[in-house]
Amino acid sequence: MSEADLRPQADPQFRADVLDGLRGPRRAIPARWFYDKHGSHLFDEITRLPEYYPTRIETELLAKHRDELATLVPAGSAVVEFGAGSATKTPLLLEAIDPDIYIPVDISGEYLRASAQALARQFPDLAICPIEADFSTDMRLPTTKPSEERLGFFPGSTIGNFVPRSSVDLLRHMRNHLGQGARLLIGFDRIKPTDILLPAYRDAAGVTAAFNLNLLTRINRELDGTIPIDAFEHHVEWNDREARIEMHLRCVRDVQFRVSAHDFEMRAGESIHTENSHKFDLRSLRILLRAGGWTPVAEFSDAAQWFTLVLAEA
Ligand code: AVI
Repeated sequence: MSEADLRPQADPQFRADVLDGLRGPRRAIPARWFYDKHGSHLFDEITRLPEYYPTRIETELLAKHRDELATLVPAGSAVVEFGAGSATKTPLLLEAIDPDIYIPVDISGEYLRASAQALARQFPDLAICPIEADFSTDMRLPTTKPSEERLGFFPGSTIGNFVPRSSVDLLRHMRNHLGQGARLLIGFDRIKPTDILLPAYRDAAGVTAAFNLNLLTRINRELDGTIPIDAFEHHVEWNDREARIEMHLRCVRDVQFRVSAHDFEMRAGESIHTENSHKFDLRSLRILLRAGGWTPVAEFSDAAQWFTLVLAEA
């Protein structure tokens, strides 16, 4: 039996997205494939970087407005978090609103289980029901008591990682799954000067570069790839027309490689687009929420207007 026979089956959607995405001329791979176990850990490290302000500000907003949140969301509700809960943000929300059940939904199973276990130790009386799924495509939520109010929690401005058409679809999808009358607490990173935005994605310690390049390591490992990682560099730019930060993996020399028995060639200077991170102003985020079927009922922003948490109702 060869080593390849012993390797776990690659996710067919991952293979399809990578093979399609590498066929030029505009190469792009969806950002959700960043989050294997190592990628999820690197993202955790990103959230603690001095340059990466969103997590810090959103956590401060949750702490500052906990009493108000407690009055707006009834105790004993069901909280569905889209993405595995962060060790700092999720406990703040759970303490503020005191739910009966917490349902984290995340694509990275191992990471999801580890964060669910950590929360179970902190909240021994809370029912925790992790669901391993890509919340943007499939979401089978457990049935909760009919009396239970549902709160979706979508922090971190992860909504910004979707292009507008997909973010509207996603918000509608969440609304359909959470049901009429549900609430959504959602974070939005605001438009701000590029001397703040760019370093947040091009940090001095190189953690975001490692996060971006880890996608190539994952392709090599899971899809039998031969991509020379050292031929690529982390590239970040602000796309003003689309109001978004873009991450790319740019080729520094001509390369040829194979992925799942397919041959590819890239020239120096060509790149693979790996992530969009849209930023919002107050009007654009309100319009987006309404287009997705949600009515904003409360907004919480920091004094500098760098980040906004919105509570919306279906
Ligand atoms: C998960 N998401 C909101 C992050 C962002 O800021 O767009 C992902 C990230 N990519 C690089 N740094 C952080």
